[in-house]
Amino acid sequence: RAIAYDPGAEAQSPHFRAERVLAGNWTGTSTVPSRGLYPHQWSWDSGFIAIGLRHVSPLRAQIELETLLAAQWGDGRIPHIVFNASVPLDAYFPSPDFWRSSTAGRAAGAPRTVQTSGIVQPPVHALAAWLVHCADPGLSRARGFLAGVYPRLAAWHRYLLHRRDLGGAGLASVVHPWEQGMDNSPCWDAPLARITPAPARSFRRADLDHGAPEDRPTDLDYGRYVRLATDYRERGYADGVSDFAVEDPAFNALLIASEHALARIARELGATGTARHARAERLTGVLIERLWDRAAGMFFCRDLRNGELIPERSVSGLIPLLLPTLPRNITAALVRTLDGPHFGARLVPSYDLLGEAFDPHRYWRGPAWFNTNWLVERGLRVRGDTERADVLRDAMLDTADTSGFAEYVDPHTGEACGATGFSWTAALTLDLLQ
Ligand code: 9YW
Repeated sequence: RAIAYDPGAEAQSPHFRAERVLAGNWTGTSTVPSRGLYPHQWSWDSGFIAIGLRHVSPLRAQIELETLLAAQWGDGRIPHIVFNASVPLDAYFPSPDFWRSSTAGRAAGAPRTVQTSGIVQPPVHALAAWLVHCADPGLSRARGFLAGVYPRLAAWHRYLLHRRDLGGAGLASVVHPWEQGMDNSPCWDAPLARITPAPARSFRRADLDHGAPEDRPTDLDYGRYVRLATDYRERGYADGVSDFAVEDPAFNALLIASEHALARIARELGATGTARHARAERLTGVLIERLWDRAAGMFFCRDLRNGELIPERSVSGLIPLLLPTLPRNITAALVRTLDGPHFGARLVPSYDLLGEAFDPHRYWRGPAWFNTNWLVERGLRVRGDTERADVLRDAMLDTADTSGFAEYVDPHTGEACGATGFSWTAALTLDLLQ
Protein backbone atom coordinates (compact mmCIF):
# COMPACT_ATOMS: atom_id res chain seq x y z
CA ARG A 1 0.00 0.00 0.00
CA ALA A 2 1.44 3.34 -1.05
CA ILE A 3 1.59 6.01 1.64
CA ALA A 4 0.98 9.47 0.28
CA TYR A 5 3.43 12.15 1.41
CA ASP A 6 1.52 14.72 3.37
CA PRO A 7 3.69 17.63 4.54
CA GLY A 8 0.75 19.05 6.52
CA ALA A 9 0.51 15.91 8.64
CA GLU A 10 4.27 15.83 9.20
CA ALA A 11 4.28 19.43 10.44
CA GLN A 12 1.81 18.29 13.09
CA SER A 13 4.29 15.92 14.71
CA PRO A 14 6.36 16.86 17.76
CA HIS A 15 9.33 15.15 16.08
CA PHE A 16 9.11 17.54 13.15
CA ARG A 17 8.72 20.59 15.39
CA ALA A 18 11.69 19.59 17.57
CA GLU A 19 13.85 18.97 14.53
CA ARG A 20 12.90 22.40 13.18
CA VAL A 21 14.06 24.09 16.42
CA LEU A 22 17.45 22.41 16.12
CA ALA A 23 17.75 23.27 12.44
CA GLY A 24 16.97 26.92 13.24
CA ASN A 25 19.60 27.03 15.99
CA TRP A 26 22.34 25.32 13.94
CA THR A 27 25.19 27.65 12.90
CA GLY A 28 27.02 25.28 10.53
CA THR A 29 29.44 23.90 13.13
CA SER A 30 27.41 23.86 16.36
CA THR A 31 24.01 24.72 17.85
CA VAL A 32 23.19 27.82 19.91
CA PRO A 33 21.03 27.12 23.00
CA SER A 34 18.66 29.90 21.96
CA ARG A 35 18.91 32.42 19.12
CA GLY A 36 18.14 35.52 21.19
CA LEU A 37 19.28 34.80 24.74
CA TYR A 38 22.35 32.59 24.19
CA PRO A 39 23.92 33.23 20.76
CA HIS A 40 27.17 31.24 21.25
CA GLN A 41 28.10 27.59 21.95
CA TRP A 42 27.60 26.36 25.53
CA SER A 43 29.41 23.33 26.83
CA TRP A 44 26.83 21.13 28.57
CA ASP A 45 24.12 22.33 26.19
CA SER A 46 26.17 20.86 23.33
CA GLY A 47 26.37 17.54 25.15
CA PHE A 48 22.58 17.31 25.50
CA ILE A 49 22.03 18.69 22.00
CA ALA A 50 24.33 16.02 20.51
CA ILE A 51 22.37 13.32 22.38
CA GLY A 52 19.21 14.41 20.54
CA LEU A 53 20.79 15.37 17.23
CA ARG A 54 22.21 11.87 16.81
CA HIS A 55 18.70 10.68 15.92
CA VAL A 56 18.31 13.13 13.04
CA SER A 57 21.92 13.65 11.94
CA PRO A 58 24.72 11.60 13.53
CA LEU A 59 27.14 13.70 11.49
CA ARG A 60 25.92 16.99 12.94
CA ALA A 61 25.98 15.43 16.42
CA GLN A 62 29.63 14.46 15.96
CA ILE A 63 30.53 17.91 14.61
CA GLU A 64 28.75 19.58 17.55
CA LEU A 65 31.09 17.82 20.00
CA GLU A 66 34.18 18.19 17.81
CA THR A 67 33.64 21.96 17.57
CA LEU A 68 33.39 22.26 21.34
CA LEU A 69 36.46 20.10 21.93
CA ALA A 70 38.48 22.13 19.43
CA ALA A 71 38.28 25.01 21.94
CA GLN A 72 39.75 22.94 24.79
CA TRP A 73 42.52 24.57 26.83
CA GLY A 74 46.01 23.12 27.19
CA ASP A 75 45.34 22.23 30.83
CA GLY A 76 42.39 20.09 29.72
CA ARG A 77 39.48 22.33 30.66
CA ILE A 78 36.54 22.57 28.28
CA PRO A 79 35.30 26.16 28.48
CA HIS A 80 31.66 26.77 29.30
CA ILE A 81 31.19 29.12 26.33
CA VAL A 82 32.88 29.10 22.92
CA PHE A 83 32.21 32.49 21.39
CA ASN A 84 31.02 32.99 17.85
CA ALA A 85 33.21 35.78 16.44
CA SER A 86 30.49 36.98 14.08
CA VAL A 87 28.07 37.82 16.93
CA PRO A 88 28.28 41.44 18.20
CA LEU A 89 30.04 41.82 21.56
CA ASP A 90 27.02 43.35 23.28
CA ALA A 91 24.69 40.46 22.37
CA TYR A 92 25.66 38.50 25.48
CA PHE A 93 27.27 39.35 28.79
CA PRO A 94 29.93 38.38 29.88
CA SER A 95 31.43 38.74 26.41
CA PRO A 96 34.93 37.76 25.15
CA ASP A 97 36.35 41.13 26.24
CA PHE A 98 35.37 40.24 29.81
CA TRP A 99 36.94 36.76 29.87
CA ARG A 100 40.02 37.73 27.76
CA SER A 101 40.79 34.03 27.43
CA SER A 102 43.60 34.27 24.87
CA THR A 103 45.58 36.66 27.10
CA ALA A 104 44.49 36.05 30.71
CA GLY A 105 44.26 32.30 30.08
CA ARG A 106 47.59 31.94 28.32
CA ALA A 107 49.35 30.18 31.20
CA ALA A 108 46.49 27.67 31.39
CA GLY A 109 46.77 27.02 27.65
CA ALA A 110 43.71 28.86 26.32
CA PRO A 111 43.44 28.66 22.53
CA ARG A 112 44.84 31.63 20.60
CA THR A 113 42.38 31.81 17.77
CA VAL A 114 38.99 31.12 19.32
CA GLN A 115 37.66 33.18 22.24
CA THR A 116 36.13 31.32 25.17
CA SER A 117 35.05 31.78 28.77
CA GLY A 118 37.49 30.57 31.46
CA ILE A 119 35.15 28.48 33.61
CA VAL A 120 33.67 25.04 32.91
CA GLN A 121 30.30 23.26 32.96
CA PRO A 122 29.16 19.75 33.97
CA PRO A 123 31.07 16.97 32.15
CA VAL A 124 28.30 15.31 30.18
CA HIS A 125 30.54 15.10 27.09
CA ALA A 126 31.98 11.58 27.20
CA LEU A 127 28.51 10.19 27.84
CA ALA A 128 27.25 12.21 24.85
CA ALA A 129 30.17 11.07 22.65
CA TRP A 130 29.47 7.42 23.44
CA LEU A 131 25.74 7.75 22.73
CA VAL A 132 26.48 9.64 19.49
CA HIS A 133 28.85 6.85 18.40
CA CYS A 134 26.24 4.19 19.15
CA ALA A 135 23.68 5.94 16.92
CA ASP A 136 25.80 5.26 13.82
CA PRO A 137 28.95 3.21 14.55
CA GLY A 138 29.72 2.89 10.84
CA LEU A 139 29.91 6.64 10.27
CA SER A 140 31.71 7.10 13.57
CA ARG A 141 34.42 4.57 12.63
CA ALA A 142 34.74 5.91 9.10
CA ARG A 143 35.37 9.42 10.42
CA GLY A 144 37.58 8.27 13.30
CA PHE A 145 35.18 10.10 15.63
CA LEU A 146 36.02 8.31 18.88
CA ALA A 147 39.75 8.14 18.15
CA GLY A 148 39.66 11.92 17.68
CA VAL A 149 37.69 12.82 20.79
CA TYR A 150 39.09 10.24 23.22
CA PRO A 151 42.40 11.98 24.10
CA ARG A 152 40.59 15.28 24.60
CA LEU A 153 37.92 13.74 26.81
CA ALA A 154 40.58 11.91 28.82
CA ALA A 155 42.47 15.21 29.35
CA TRP A 156 39.19 16.87 30.41
CA HIS A 157 38.55 14.25 33.07
CA ARG A 158 42.16 14.45 34.19
CA TYR A 159 41.81 18.22 34.66
CA LEU A 160 38.66 17.80 36.76
CA LEU A 161 39.95 14.92 38.85
CA HIS A 162 43.30 16.52 39.62
CA ARG A 163 43.30 20.31 39.35
CA ARG A 164 39.72 20.57 40.56
CA ASP A 165 40.05 18.15 43.45
CA LEU A 166 40.08 21.11 45.84
CA GLY A 167 38.64 19.11 48.72
CA GLY A 168 41.36 16.44 48.46
CA ALA A 169 38.90 13.54 48.60
CA GLY A 170 38.74 12.80 44.87
CA LEU A 171 35.64 14.74 43.81
CA ALA A 172 35.75 17.71 41.44
CA SER A 173 34.80 21.16 42.76
CA VAL A 174 33.08 24.04 41.01
CA VAL A 175 34.48 27.51 41.60
CA HIS A 176 31.55 29.52 40.22
CA PRO A 177 27.78 28.93 40.25
CA TRP A 178 27.76 29.08 36.43
CA GLU A 179 30.06 26.05 36.39
CA GLN A 180 27.47 23.81 37.93
CA GLY A 181 24.94 25.02 35.35
CA MET A 182 22.18 25.92 37.83
CA ASP A 183 23.17 29.55 38.17
CA ASN A 184 20.95 30.93 40.92
CA SER A 185 20.13 27.72 42.81
CA PRO A 186 19.35 28.36 46.50
CA CYS A 187 22.28 26.01 47.21
CA TRP A 188 24.58 28.92 46.37
CA ASP A 189 22.87 31.48 48.63
CA ALA A 190 25.04 30.76 51.68
CA PRO A 191 28.44 30.42 49.92
CA LEU A 192 27.65 33.45 47.73
CA ALA A 193 26.66 35.61 50.70
CA ARG A 194 30.37 35.88 51.56
CA ILE A 195 31.23 37.40 48.19
CA THR A 196 31.30 41.18 47.79
CA PRO A 197 29.32 41.93 44.64
CA ALA A 198 30.89 43.91 41.78
CA PRO A 199 29.10 47.28 41.48
CA ALA A 200 26.01 47.06 39.27
CA ARG A 201 27.24 49.97 37.12
CA SER A 202 30.44 48.06 36.22
CA PHE A 203 28.62 45.75 33.77
CA ARG A 204 25.52 45.62 31.57
CA ARG A 205 23.27 42.56 31.63
CA ALA A 206 22.29 41.58 28.08
CA ASP A 207 20.01 38.78 29.34
CA LEU A 208 17.35 41.30 30.38
CA ASP A 209 16.94 42.36 26.72
CA HIS A 210 15.49 38.87 26.10
CA GLY A 211 14.10 37.48 29.36
CA ALA A 212 11.57 38.78 31.91
CA PRO A 213 13.43 40.06 35.03
CA GLU A 214 11.17 38.00 37.34
CA ASP A 215 12.24 34.80 35.52
CA ARG A 216 15.96 35.62 35.72
CA PRO A 217 18.61 35.90 38.48
CA THR A 218 18.68 39.21 40.37
CA ASP A 219 21.19 42.06 39.91
CA LEU A 220 22.72 41.19 43.28
CA ASP A 221 23.35 37.61 42.07
CA TYR A 222 24.95 39.00 38.91
CA GLY A 223 27.21 41.32 40.90
CA ARG A 224 28.57 38.29 42.75
CA TYR A 225 28.93 36.18 39.59
CA VAL A 226 30.94 39.00 38.03
CA ARG A 227 33.15 39.39 41.11
CA LEU A 228 34.00 35.67 41.23
CA ALA A 229 34.71 35.46 37.50
CA THR A 230 36.86 38.62 37.60
CA ASP A 231 38.93 37.28 40.50
CA TYR A 232 39.46 33.94 38.70
CA ARG A 233 40.54 35.78 35.54
CA GLU A 234 42.94 37.98 37.53
CA ARG A 235 44.56 34.81 38.86
CA GLY A 236 45.15 33.70 35.26
CA TYR A 237 42.47 31.03 35.71
CA ALA A 238 44.83 29.13 37.99
CA ASP A 239 43.11 26.58 40.24
CA GLY A 240 43.78 26.38 43.94
CA VAL A 241 42.40 28.92 46.35
CA SER A 242 38.95 30.27 45.59
CA ASP A 243 36.41 32.17 47.67
CA PHE A 244 33.75 29.89 46.26
CA ALA A 245 34.42 26.14 46.08
CA VAL A 246 31.66 23.57 46.21
CA GLU A 247 31.40 19.81 45.61
CA ASP A 248 28.15 19.30 43.76
CA PRO A 249 26.33 15.95 43.36
CA ALA A 250 25.10 16.43 39.77
CA PHE A 251 28.44 17.69 38.50
CA ASN A 252 30.22 14.70 40.03
CA ALA A 253 27.53 12.20 39.02
CA LEU A 254 27.93 13.33 35.42
CA LEU A 255 31.68 13.02 35.74
CA ILE A 256 31.30 9.45 37.02
CA ALA A 257 28.73 8.51 34.35
CA SER A 258 31.08 10.00 31.75
CA GLU A 259 34.01 8.04 33.18
CA HIS A 260 31.98 4.83 32.67
CA ALA A 261 31.30 6.03 29.10
CA LEU A 262 34.99 6.75 28.57
CA ALA A 263 35.74 3.16 29.61
CA ARG A 264 33.37 1.95 26.86
CA ILE A 265 35.02 4.30 24.36
CA ALA A 266 38.46 2.97 25.35
CA ARG A 267 37.24 -0.59 24.82
CA GLU A 268 35.84 0.26 21.39
CA LEU A 269 39.29 1.67 20.56
CA GLY A 270 41.02 -1.56 21.60
CA ALA A 271 42.02 -0.89 25.22
CA THR A 272 40.41 -2.65 28.19
CA GLY A 273 38.64 0.20 29.98
CA THR A 274 38.73 -1.80 33.23
CA ALA A 275 40.71 0.80 35.17
CA ARG A 276 38.24 3.53 34.24
CA HIS A 277 35.22 1.46 35.31
CA ALA A 278 37.01 0.76 38.59
CA ARG A 279 37.75 4.44 39.10
CA ALA A 280 34.12 5.36 38.39
CA GLU A 281 33.01 2.82 40.98
CA ARG A 282 35.47 4.16 43.51
CA LEU A 283 34.27 7.71 42.89
CA THR A 284 30.68 6.60 43.43
CA GLY A 285 31.77 5.50 46.91
CA VAL A 286 33.43 8.86 47.56
CA LEU A 287 30.31 10.69 46.37
CA ILE A 288 28.25 8.79 48.93
CA GLU A 289 30.78 9.33 51.68
CA ARG A 290 31.06 13.07 51.03
CA LEU A 291 27.59 14.16 49.86
CA TRP A 292 24.90 11.64 50.88
CA ASP A 293 22.48 12.82 53.55
CA ARG A 294 20.58 9.88 54.96
CA ALA A 295 18.00 11.93 56.86
CA ALA A 296 17.04 13.94 53.76
CA GLY A 297 17.15 10.87 51.50
CA MET A 298 19.19 12.71 48.90
CA PHE A 299 22.59 14.17 48.10
CA PHE A 300 23.61 17.67 49.20
CA CYS A 301 26.37 20.05 48.09
CA ARG A 302 29.43 20.49 50.27
CA ASP A 303 30.78 23.98 50.85
CA LEU A 304 34.57 23.65 50.99
CA ARG A 305 35.04 27.02 52.67
CA ASN A 306 33.50 25.78 55.93
CA GLY A 307 33.59 22.05 55.15
CA GLU A 308 29.84 21.65 55.73
CA LEU A 309 26.98 20.20 53.73
CA ILE A 310 24.54 22.81 52.39
CA PRO A 311 21.11 21.66 53.59
CA GLU A 312 19.15 22.79 50.52
CA ARG A 313 17.21 20.30 48.39
CA SER A 314 18.07 20.80 44.72
CA VAL A 315 17.36 18.47 41.80
CA SER A 316 21.13 18.17 41.63
CA GLY A 317 20.92 15.88 44.67
CA LEU A 318 18.71 13.38 42.80
CA ILE A 319 20.80 13.09 39.65
CA PRO A 320 23.19 10.42 41.07
CA LEU A 321 20.24 8.06 40.45
CA LEU A 322 21.93 7.74 37.08
CA LEU A 323 24.91 5.87 38.49
CA PRO A 324 25.03 2.12 37.79
CA THR A 325 26.76 1.05 41.01
CA LEU A 326 24.73 2.96 43.56
CA PRO A 327 23.66 0.68 46.46
CA ARG A 328 20.00 -0.36 46.49
CA ASN A 329 19.15 1.36 49.77
CA ILE A 330 20.31 4.68 48.32
CA THR A 331 18.43 4.35 45.06
CA ALA A 332 15.29 3.34 46.97
CA ALA A 333 15.63 6.43 49.18
CA LEU A 334 16.16 8.68 46.15
CA VAL A 335 13.02 7.35 44.50
CA ARG A 336 11.04 7.95 47.72
CA THR A 337 12.32 11.53 47.80
CA LEU A 338 11.39 11.98 44.15
CA ASP A 339 7.81 10.86 44.90
CA GLY A 340 7.53 12.78 48.18
CA PRO A 341 6.36 16.32 49.02
CA HIS A 342 9.64 18.08 48.18
CA PHE A 343 9.80 17.01 44.53
CA GLY A 344 6.48 15.35 43.68
CA ALA A 345 5.13 17.54 40.87
CA ARG A 346 4.18 16.84 37.24
CA LEU A 347 7.82 17.47 36.28
CA VAL A 348 10.75 17.32 38.69
CA PRO A 349 11.32 20.88 39.98
CA SER A 350 14.82 22.34 40.13
CA TYR A 351 14.35 23.06 43.82
CA ASP A 352 12.38 21.89 46.89
CA LEU A 353 8.63 22.63 46.45
CA LEU A 354 8.46 23.24 50.21
CA GLY A 355 11.69 25.24 50.44
CA GLU A 356 11.57 28.81 51.67
CA ALA A 357 13.30 30.05 48.52
CA PHE A 358 10.99 28.13 46.16
CA ASP A 359 9.72 30.25 43.26
CA PRO A 360 7.97 28.37 40.43
CA HIS A 361 9.11 30.85 37.78
CA ARG A 362 12.56 32.02 38.75
CA TYR A 363 15.17 30.10 36.79
CA TRP A 364 16.87 27.46 38.98
CA ARG A 365 14.85 28.27 42.12
CA GLY A 366 11.90 26.02 41.33
CA PRO A 367 11.03 25.69 37.63
CA ALA A 368 11.41 22.32 35.93
CA TRP A 369 14.17 22.03 33.33
CA PHE A 370 14.27 19.43 30.59
CA ASN A 371 17.91 18.39 30.93
CA THR A 372 17.62 17.55 34.61
CA ASN A 373 14.29 15.78 34.04
CA TRP A 374 15.92 13.78 31.24
CA LEU A 375 18.72 12.72 33.61
CA VAL A 376 16.20 11.62 36.24
CA GLU A 377 14.15 9.79 33.61
CA ARG A 378 17.29 8.02 32.43
CA GLY A 379 18.16 7.10 36.00
CA LEU A 380 14.73 5.55 36.53
CA ARG A 381 14.87 3.67 33.24
CA VAL A 382 18.39 2.35 33.80
CA ARG A 383 17.20 1.03 37.19
CA GLY A 384 14.35 -0.81 35.45
CA ASP A 385 11.67 1.43 36.98
CA THR A 386 9.79 1.54 33.68
CA GLU A 387 6.49 2.65 35.12
CA ARG A 388 7.85 5.81 36.77
CA ALA A 389 10.12 6.49 33.80
CA ASP A 390 7.16 6.28 31.39
CA VAL A 391 5.04 8.69 33.45
CA LEU A 392 7.86 11.23 33.56
CA ARG A 393 8.64 10.77 29.88
CA ASP A 394 5.02 11.38 28.85
CA ALA A 395 4.81 14.52 31.00
CA MET A 396 8.08 15.81 29.50
CA LEU A 397 7.03 15.14 25.92
CA ASP A 398 3.68 16.79 26.40
CA THR A 399 5.08 19.85 28.16
CA ALA A 400 8.03 20.32 25.82
CA ASP A 401 5.77 20.49 22.80
CA THR A 402 2.92 22.55 24.27
CA SER A 403 5.37 25.06 25.78
CA GLY A 404 7.05 25.67 22.41
CA PHE A 405 10.20 23.87 23.64
CA ALA A 406 10.60 26.27 26.54
CA GLU A 407 13.84 26.81 28.40
CA TYR A 408 12.09 25.96 31.69
CA VAL A 409 8.52 25.61 32.93
CA ASP A 410 6.38 25.98 36.04
CA PRO A 411 6.71 22.46 37.55
CA HIS A 412 3.01 22.27 38.46
CA THR A 413 1.29 23.82 35.44
CA GLY A 414 3.88 23.41 32.68
CA GLU A 415 3.58 27.12 31.85
CA ALA A 416 6.52 28.26 29.67
CA CYS A 417 9.23 30.49 31.22
CA GLY A 418 12.42 31.99 29.77
CA ALA A 419 13.13 31.48 26.08
CA THR A 420 11.17 29.24 23.71
CA GLY A 421 12.71 27.26 20.85
CA PHE A 422 15.36 26.12 23.34
CA SER A 423 17.80 23.60 21.89
CA TRP A 424 18.27 21.04 24.66
CA THR A 425 14.50 20.90 25.21
CA ALA A 426 14.03 20.05 21.53
CA ALA A 427 17.01 17.67 21.42
CA LEU A 428 15.99 15.68 24.49
CA THR A 429 12.44 15.51 23.13
CA LEU A 430 13.87 13.79 20.05
CA ASP A 431 15.75 11.40 22.31
CA LEU A 432 12.64 10.54 24.34
CA LEU A 433 10.62 10.01 21.15
CA GLN A 434 12.92 7.14 20.02
C1 9YW B 1 23.17 32.53 31.64
C2 9YW B 1 22.85 28.09 28.14
C3 9YW B 1 23.05 28.26 29.63
C4 9YW B 1 22.96 26.93 30.37
C5 9YW B 1 22.96 27.15 31.89
C6 9YW B 1 21.87 28.14 32.24
C7 9YW B 1 22.08 29.43 31.47
C8 9YW B 1 23.70 31.24 31.15
O1 9YW B 1 22.07 29.17 30.08
O2 9YW B 1 23.26 30.08 31.86
O3 9YW B 1 23.38 33.57 30.98
O4 9YW B 1 22.55 32.58 32.66
O5 9YW B 1 21.78 28.36 33.60
O6 9YW B 1 22.79 25.94 32.56
O7 9YW B 1 24.01 26.12 30.03
O8 9YW B 1 21.66 27.41 27.88
